[in-house]
Amino acid sequence: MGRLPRIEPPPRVVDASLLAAVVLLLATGAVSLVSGRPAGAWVFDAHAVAGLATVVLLAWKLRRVRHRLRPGALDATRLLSALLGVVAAAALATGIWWVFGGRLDLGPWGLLNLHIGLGLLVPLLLLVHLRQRLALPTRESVADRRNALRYAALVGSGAVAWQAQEVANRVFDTAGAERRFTGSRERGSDAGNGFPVTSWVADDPDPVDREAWSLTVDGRVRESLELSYRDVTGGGDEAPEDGAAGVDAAGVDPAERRALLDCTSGWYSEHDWRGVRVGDLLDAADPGDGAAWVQFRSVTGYRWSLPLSEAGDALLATHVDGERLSHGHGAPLRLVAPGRRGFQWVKWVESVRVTRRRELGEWIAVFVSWYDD
Ligand SMILES: Nc1nc2c(c(=O)[nH]1)N[C@H]1C(S)=C(S)[C@@H](COP(=O)(O)O)O[C@H]1N2
Ligand SMILES: [Mo]
Repeated sequence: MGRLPRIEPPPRVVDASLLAAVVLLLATGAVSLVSGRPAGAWVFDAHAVAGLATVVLLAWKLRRVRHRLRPGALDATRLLSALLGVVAAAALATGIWWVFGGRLDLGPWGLLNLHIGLGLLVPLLLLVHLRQRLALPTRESVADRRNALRYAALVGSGAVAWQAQEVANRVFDTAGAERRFTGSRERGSDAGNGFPVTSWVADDPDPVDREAWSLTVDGRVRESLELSYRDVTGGGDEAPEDGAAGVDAAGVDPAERRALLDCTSGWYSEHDWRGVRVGDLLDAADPGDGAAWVQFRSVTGYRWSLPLSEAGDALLATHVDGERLSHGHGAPLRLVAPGRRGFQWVKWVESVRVTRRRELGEWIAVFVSWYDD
């Protein structure tokens, strides 16, 4: 490979930039997983441009150090460095492959999850690598104007490449062309229950018995509620015949809204959902002083909170495109949280709790909840 003396910064500056790039990629990558509104689109763009700049930085670095990987010269430290190089390259490659419409079947996990997994491995390996061989750039090289220009060129080419990618995807009509700004691709919109069933890690409850099931609304409310499936459906669709109406007591009417579920594993699906407006439940329960959050809890312990002001606009759905929700999609009741990423759309909901503070344990429950019955 020929040298590009005018663009390639000094070795220590490249190394420090790689460190900065990993921090930036980790931060934007993490934030992107909870961003579902167009206003957050810049986070995805920043992640992509930083990733593309990192391709160049990593190529410089690998070219510089490759002579250290001679078979005779290997020790544990160098092997770890080599592993870091391979994992980092794989993280970048899977990201780019995804953008161009790549797929990979790994059971419930696909290519995007592989990218996330590799991306999370990089900072861990990097920490060990830095302990072994950290060398900070000198103050002069950081202040060097030529380095600033090199950076402008590097980030600028990343941005241009990111723009060009759209054109290329369109021209070659790849599966990457139908991505949303979140990177997700369309699956099974308007097809009733015919869209992917995704559960996180270990949430796999037995089907919930509608007749035995009930929904409680409690916490910081003046009027706790307990609703049967019949109450929640407004006494309509598939109601038992006994005529008793809890509906008026709860002030609940069926509501419908269109919303798009966007899973972090890389697909989205848009549907007409029917169920009960959380706002109607809250009006009936009458939140008390200090009420600020609404937590939705699954029979599995999986749970998530929305701010009170936003929760009113969410829906607890019993139906999708006119079909009763299937078990896999969270029957009898699942949260529909417009603008939120799929992992926040709690399935098999049995409790709505109004709280003052958000429970931080939800972040853990999302990863470790399981059905213990
Ligand atoms: N109780 C519970 N709710 C859950 C999950 C879960 O594992 N357990 N997975 C979430 C994730 S990651 C997504 S993307 C959506 C998927 O909904 P679907 O299976 O109906 O497509 O449900 C969310 N709700
Ligand atoms: Mo998801």
